Amino acid sequence: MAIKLFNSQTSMFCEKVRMVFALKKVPYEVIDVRADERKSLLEYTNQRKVPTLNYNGECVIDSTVISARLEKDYPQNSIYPEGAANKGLCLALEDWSDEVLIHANHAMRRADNPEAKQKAQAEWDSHFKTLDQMYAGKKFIFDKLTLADISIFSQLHYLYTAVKYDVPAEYKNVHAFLDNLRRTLKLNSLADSFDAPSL
Ligand SMILES: N[C@@H](CCC(=O)N[C@@H](CS)C(=O)NCC(=O)O)C(=O)O
Repeated sequence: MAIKLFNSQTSMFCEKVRMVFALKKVPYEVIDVRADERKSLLEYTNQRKVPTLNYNGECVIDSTVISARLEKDYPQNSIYPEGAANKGLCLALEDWSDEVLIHANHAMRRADNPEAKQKAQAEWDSHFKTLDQMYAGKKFIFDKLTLADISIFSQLHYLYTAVKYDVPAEYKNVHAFLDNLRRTLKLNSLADSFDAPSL
């Protein structure tokens, strides 16, 4: 039985999971939830969120849970850094990205007046400052590409593709990180959504 990913091409959490599949070179089939307005997803899982896997007959929901499960069953090309302390830090950064950066993305996307836009920009500025320090002199947060970088990239990618808000030029380390990820993921341009089967 194949692994099936209920996928939306524009979802940042789906993109994150597609990167994990590709890094580990695990084959999977894609079910585009937009094709039937999530009817088959709802029938299978009784909920609307993607990414969701039909994992050889077992239902697995949530990008963090899916990533951890793929790591357990396909340990090659680990998505975590070496050592317990670094792994803990990596998981904390994954969570920060998934829960905090997503909030800034939603705020920016929903900002429909100058005041809301200014507030959303201030929120992102504070995160850009943090990210710019995190990536100072570094290609990746740890000594290789990990789930922390993947989660952060998927949120930034959504910001400038779907929300259409460019990372200000002053955040040079964030730009260097994005350029590096574009090359690592073999994206032709930063506007491309990642969907390669392997890395
Ligand atoms: N924490 C979840 C978040 C998943 C999520 O929010 N998915 C969005 C797409 S980006 C979704 O499917 N929303 C549809 C809905 O809630 O109805 C994860 O990491 O997978």
